[in-house]
Amino acid sequence: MPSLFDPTRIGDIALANRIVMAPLTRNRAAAGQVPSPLAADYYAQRASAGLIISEASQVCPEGQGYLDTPGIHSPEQIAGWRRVTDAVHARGGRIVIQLWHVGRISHVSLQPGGAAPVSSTARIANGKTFTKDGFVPVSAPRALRRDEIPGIVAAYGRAARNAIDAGFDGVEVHGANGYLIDQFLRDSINDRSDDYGGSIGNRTRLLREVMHAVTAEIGGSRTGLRLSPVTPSNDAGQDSDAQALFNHAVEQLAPLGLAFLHVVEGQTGGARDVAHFDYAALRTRFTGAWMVNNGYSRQMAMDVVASGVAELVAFGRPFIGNPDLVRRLREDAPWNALDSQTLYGGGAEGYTDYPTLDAQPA
Ligand code: 8OZ
Repeated sequence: MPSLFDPTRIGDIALANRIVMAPLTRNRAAAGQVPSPLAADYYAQRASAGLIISEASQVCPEGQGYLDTPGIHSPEQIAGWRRVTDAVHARGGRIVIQLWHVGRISHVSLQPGGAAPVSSTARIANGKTFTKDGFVPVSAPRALRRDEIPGIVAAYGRAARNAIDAGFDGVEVHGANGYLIDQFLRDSINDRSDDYGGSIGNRTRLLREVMHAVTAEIGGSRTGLRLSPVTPSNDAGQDSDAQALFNHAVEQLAPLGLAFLHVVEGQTGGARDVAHFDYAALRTRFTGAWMVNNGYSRQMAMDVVASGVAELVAFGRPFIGNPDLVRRLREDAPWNALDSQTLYGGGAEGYTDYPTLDAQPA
């Protein structure tokens, strides 16, 4: 039986174990949305994960929706990420970057020239974002013109190339949690009347084009995708037929030979049973490695890998407080609680100062 602690290979990437650090937004980028030197320490501390997926990183300035999130579109950002990937690789780890465009989950104060954020729709989300003035309601978006969409797709392709230049082992495209790609996928948001709206074939067009652009740059064997079929995060609502939508979304990507599909089961960071969804049906449509996420305990993670239901298990919040989570899982050692006051923004406190087992009194 396969074990959570066994090495494996996903696409071109060799992993020491099947434990993945999920992408976690921490809002600590420096000026110019450049990852800070502290980020190199933070990720290096967690390099015993089989794979690290970086915090979501905007592919272009318009893709930013929260204060101090890093980008992967400028030379300075590439250089900043190079410090991170070198530090992780020096500790024997593997790291991919999560490529992100927030779409309408943004605020004019974070947009170039104070412009409206862009989306599939002009309807505003009922939600908040984090700006220099704290938590504020998101701004009203502008529906993308059809002739602007190729530019968005191209930004993902360039970002993927930048990621390889920055030393990443690959990328994960963020298709989850009610951000831009999800804003096109779901009919609870997408109200377009052009060929990017309406039918499932049309609503999955942006995802298809993005995945083609990314894999054309760096290859399918270094590319993964994160989906969250039923999460209501960021006012995403529920698609009228999430099963048919996501079955099709995954089926159409088969020719790309993606390395992994990362599926958030249920409500991201919340209830696993928020809505019915047949994840096994999705899995039959995918040939790469299957990565599951959302509230996994040690036992659940060991079971899901041993049973062959998944190849990889991603842990998010447990990795914040436990840089040595892999060892704690292996030894069945207790987990540190995380400090919710230091999740978003700030410096080393609550970021690089969580103790390992060795540094902790027994
Ligand atoms: C928490 C805060 C801000 C952004 C996601 C990138 O939900 C995020 C995110 C999470 O995918």
